[in-house]
Amino acid sequence: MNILVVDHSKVFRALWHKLVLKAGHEPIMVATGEEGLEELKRRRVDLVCVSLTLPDTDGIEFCRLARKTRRGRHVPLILLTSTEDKAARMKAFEAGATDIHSKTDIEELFNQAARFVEEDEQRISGRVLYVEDSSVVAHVMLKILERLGLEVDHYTSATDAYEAFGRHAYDLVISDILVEGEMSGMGLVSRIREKFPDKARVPILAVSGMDDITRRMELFRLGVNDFISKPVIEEEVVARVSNLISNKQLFDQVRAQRRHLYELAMIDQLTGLYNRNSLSEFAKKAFSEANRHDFPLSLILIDLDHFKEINDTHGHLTGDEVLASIGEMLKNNCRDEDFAVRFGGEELMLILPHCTHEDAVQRAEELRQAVETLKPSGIPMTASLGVTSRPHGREVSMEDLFRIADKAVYQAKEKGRNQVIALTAQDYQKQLAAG
Ligand code: GH3
Ligand code: MG
Repeated sequence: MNILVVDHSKVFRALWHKLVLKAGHEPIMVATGEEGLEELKRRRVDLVCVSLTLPDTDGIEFCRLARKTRRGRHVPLILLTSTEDKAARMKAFEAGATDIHSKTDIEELFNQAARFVEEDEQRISGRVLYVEDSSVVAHVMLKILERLGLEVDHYTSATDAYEAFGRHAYDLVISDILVEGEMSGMGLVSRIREKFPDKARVPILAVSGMDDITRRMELFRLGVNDFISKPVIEEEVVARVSNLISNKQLFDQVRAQRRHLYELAMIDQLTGLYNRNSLSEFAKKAFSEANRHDFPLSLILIDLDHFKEINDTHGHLTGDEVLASIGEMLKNNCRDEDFAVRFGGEELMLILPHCTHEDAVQRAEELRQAVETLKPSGIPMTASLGVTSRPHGREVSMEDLFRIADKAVYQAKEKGRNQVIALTAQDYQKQLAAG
């Protein structure tokens, strides 16, 4: 934390310098109001302590000017004075001072001032949906929430709040239980919990003037996470809101990490396609569904032609770039239900649920042309593709179809590469029988 002290006394500045350092903060010591304002414009300041008497101006005027600067608008401003003069104090608050302290006991003074920095450290970020129809209560609550650093969407109607909840991602819902209108606060809570199971981790803090245990239990049963009574006490609001939001954000972090780990385990980092590990999860499901409901399902195997030469001629790194471009092209050519896998080094596979044999052959031909025109890293590339499909009315495994598609790729290579060979299971059986 940067603490700015504006005081003409060298001794006072030296003492403060020591105290600020000892508390683990960064001291910025200046003697005049002008220098103080300069510092405020120049860098981030988390707390300002300014003397009432300054060589060039006075502390009250300093506060007034500081509040006009971008950085000084919200910073805690402590005015250091020995005056008990009530009128002077009023003037100081009007000019924007946060607090006024006497200069007599420096250590005590420092501790008081440091509390503002600590409070400032309690700032949290997040978006809150707030429902309250009493403007007096809302005024107090909004001040507390904004001081905490939260972005607040305030509604006086539960119906409007419910609609907003569906549209935005909130970190917390705070609702008065007895809002007037078509939907009550209770109704809002139960609708949110019923209709948005995917947002079940968004905490709800209920606020009510009626503080009986039966009602509280009812609220918890509806899905409220915490409860606060009116009139609200700032410390309690700060503590409960901070806890609820930090728990929710921690949960979000864990979930994002879990997704990231999952991607590391399932996605090939070079091409962005699924890797072999993912087959057991996705392919199995696609095959068992197709078998159970007799849906069409096709498989395309893609093997790049003479890929080894690319590595030999242009280097392994260029080879990697080529693979990455082909992977991206394949992803862009996939539909949502398709499943594109980097099966081996330069062997790629597409599993196409609900895709008939004819359609799969056409898709394969389109892909062959796309590879041919792509020229990744400026290098002409071609691929050999094998296509096969699940025969109507017969149960097959991924291994069955892979074997047939692999055979088709082999034949495409033999026939001169850069082509699509389609083999039905029947063709394959015939070829096997013929030896
Ligand atoms: P064909 O037309 O018969 O398929 O010839 P090919 O050279 O593509 O086939 P081959 O199987 O002989 O060689 C595949 C090459 O792919 C060998 C290997 O070095 C390269 N390869 C496999 N994985 C990677 C990779 O991740 N990066 C790079 N740069 N090369 C890879
Ligand atoms: Mg190859």
